[in-house]
Amino acid sequence: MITQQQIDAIIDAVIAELQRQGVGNERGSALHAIAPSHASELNLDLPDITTSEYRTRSYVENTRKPDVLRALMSTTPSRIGIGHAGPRYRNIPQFIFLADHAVTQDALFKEIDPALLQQFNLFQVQTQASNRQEYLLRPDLGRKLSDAARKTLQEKCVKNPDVQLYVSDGLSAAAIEHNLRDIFPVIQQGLQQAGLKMGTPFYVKYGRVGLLNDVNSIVDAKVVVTLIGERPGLGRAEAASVYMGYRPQPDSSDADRDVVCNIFNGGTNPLEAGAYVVEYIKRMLKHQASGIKLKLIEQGASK
Ligand code: B12
Repeated sequence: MITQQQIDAIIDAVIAELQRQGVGNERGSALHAIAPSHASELNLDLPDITTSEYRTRSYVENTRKPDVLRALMSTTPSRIGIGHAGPRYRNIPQFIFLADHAVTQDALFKEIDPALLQQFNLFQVQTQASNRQEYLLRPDLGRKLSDAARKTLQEKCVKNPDVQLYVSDGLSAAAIEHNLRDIFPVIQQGLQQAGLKMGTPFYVKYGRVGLLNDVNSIVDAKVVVTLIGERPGLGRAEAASVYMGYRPQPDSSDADRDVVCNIFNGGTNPLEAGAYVVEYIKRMLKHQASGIKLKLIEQGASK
């Protein structure tokens, strides 16, 4: 086993080497985090490579048409112009990738803030997934309510509403924290103004989209709607979706559902998304259909 003395010797050697290369002193304090006892010897502050300055920079060497590359890069957040060092990524693009991946993982494993659920009077139930790891490995369990959840919904929820709305962490609780305050009141008010009977809203931990079916086996709503966290993109954890279906049945599939996706400030604005969801619900109720069936009916009607 490696001893503290050996670790200290390694750190001293690294510091000496960095100082020999002139890296030290003029920079700040990142070393505090890893080796506080040595931090006074080397003031090392690495730049924050997640800022837009580093993200928008080209890492391609000897670019033949730098203006063209810059123009291309400005059209997309995709990772282009990141260059390469032999067969590998260059250091900074690689570090940005790792930092973004860390944001993604944090989002996947984050739990919702209970104060937020309280603010919106959302009681919590859980699917058959018993922890996050199982939820990720077994999507089927996220489509079924636990026995306790079924009992709670049976006891607490209004039955046969026009619209049953519930919230679920899905793949990003951060997305719910980011959007719930904006979108939830818009949907609720829009449905009230339309004179529709609302079900009792609640929160489901470890939910998948297909849970709409199981929820409706208890509440028997005309339309079931879930606000759910989307699979986080690299570095982007705040996007939610609203998936909805007309009278979901045990065998309903995604073809029977509709989605308003990419909801966050910077994507589909949550306030607008809320209004759009209400319009969708009205169309579903009018045509008594959703998903592909709704599209076909509406296309037929417009001919
Ligand atoms: C992952 C994903 C898929 C995966 C789903 C597999 C899986 N088990 O996760 C695959 C590759 C199969 C897929 C396929 C399709 N997808 Co897709 N998908 C996504 C993605 C990247 C993330 C979705 C997510 O996080 N959902 C939340 C989690 C918690 O849900 P889940 O229960 O784990 O998984 C379910 C949903 O993802 C759902 N789903 C996925 N895509 C779609 C699309 C529609 C219209 C519906 C109703 C449901 C649905 O299917 C899964 C199983 O039930 C989104 C991008 C985004 N920004 O959201 C696009 C996205 C939702 N998909 C989209 C589309 C168009 C499709 C397809 C119709 C593409 C095609 N032409 O074939 C198909 C149809 C899907 C279907 N299930 O019938 C669009 C929807 C656009 C819109 N407003 O209608 C999105 C927004 C991508 C985009 N920007 O274009 N998709």
